[in-house]
Amino acid sequence: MIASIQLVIVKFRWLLVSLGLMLGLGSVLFFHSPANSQLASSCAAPYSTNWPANNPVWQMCWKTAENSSGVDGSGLELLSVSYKGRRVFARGHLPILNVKYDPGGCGGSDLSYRDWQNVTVPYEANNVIQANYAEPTTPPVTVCDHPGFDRGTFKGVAVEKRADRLVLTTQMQAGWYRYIQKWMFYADGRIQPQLGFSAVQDPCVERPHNHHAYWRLDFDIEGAASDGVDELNGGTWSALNTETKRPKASGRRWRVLDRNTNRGYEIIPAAGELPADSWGIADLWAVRYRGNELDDGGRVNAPNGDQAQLNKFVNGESLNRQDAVIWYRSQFRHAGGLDCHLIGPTLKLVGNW
Ligand SMILES: [Cu+2]
Repeated sequence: MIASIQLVIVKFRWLLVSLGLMLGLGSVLFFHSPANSQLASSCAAPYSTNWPANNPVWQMCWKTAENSSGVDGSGLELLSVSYKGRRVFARGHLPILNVKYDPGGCGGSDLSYRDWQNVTVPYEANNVIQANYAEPTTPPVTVCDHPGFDRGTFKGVAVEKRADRLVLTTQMQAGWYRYIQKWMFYADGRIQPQLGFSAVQDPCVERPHNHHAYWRLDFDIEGAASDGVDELNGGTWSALNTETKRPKASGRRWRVLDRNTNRGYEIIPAAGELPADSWGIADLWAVRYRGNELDDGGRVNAPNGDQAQLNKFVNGESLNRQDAVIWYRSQFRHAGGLDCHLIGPTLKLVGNW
C-alpha cells in the first residue's frame, strides 16, 4: 500500500513536471506566435522608444553600439520594432563595414580593412538625459558635419523626437574612420537606415577608396512565420523562393511580405546607388533566419578576407513562407576629400497597416 502511494506520488510529481513543461512551452509559443508577439518587448527606458508621444505608432527597443551583437559589433541595434502594433523587425543592425582602396592605397597587400561597430566616439548633442542617452531638441552635430576632426562630449545614442520623424543617431570610431549611423522613422511607416562615412585626419583618407556597409534586416512582418521575399523587375513582382544573392538594377526593388495578410515592406535603393563591384560581392542577400547567422563571422585570414562572408548563408534553403532575413549593401566612394553624405535604402510600407 505504502509502495503504491509512493508510486502515485512519484507519478503525480511527473504529472506536475509535465504540466509545468507544457505550460512553459505554451507560454513560449504564445509569446512567439504572430498574433501575440506584436508588442512584446523586454526593454526599459531609455532603451525603449515610442513615437510620437500621443498615440505612438512606432515602438522599439535599442542597444548601444557597445552592447550590440556580433563578432565586430553591429552599431545602433534595434530590436522588436513595431508599427501600429504590428511587428516589423525582430532586429535591425549593421554587422559588417569594410573598405577597399584603389591601387596605391592603404590596407596592406589586400588594400582593404574590416572595421568594427562597437566603439563610439563623442559628438555634440543637447538635452543629455544620461551618460549614453540624449533627446536633442536640435539635430546633433557629428564629424559628418565637420570632416577631419572630433568635437563634442556626448557619447551614445541621440533620440530626436521631431514633429515629422523619429531619428536615432550614434557615431562610431574605427581607427581614423568615423561612422555616423542613423535610423529614421516616419509617421507614414517609412524607415530610413542611414550611414555617413567620415574620418579624422590621416594620410590614408586622401587615397581613393570605397566604403561598404551591410545592414542586416531581420524582418518579422506580423511575426516571424509565413514571410516571403519578392523582387520587382520591369514592373512585375516575382517571388524569390530560395535563398539567393542579388545585384541592384534599374527599376529593381525588393519586398518582404507576410503571405497571409500581404502586409510588408518594400526595400527601395536610393537613386544613383551603385551596384556592387566584385569586391562588394552583391547588393542584397535574402536568406532564411538562422540564430547562428547574426553576423558573417568577421574577417577571415585569407586573401580578400576583409570581404563580406555572406555567400555561405546561401545554401538552398526555402524562403517560401519562412522567417526571412535581408542583408542590404550600400556603398560610398571617397576620392579626393572627406565629403560626407548619409546613404542607405528607404523602406516603405506595403498594404494596409
Ligand atoms: Cu572614406
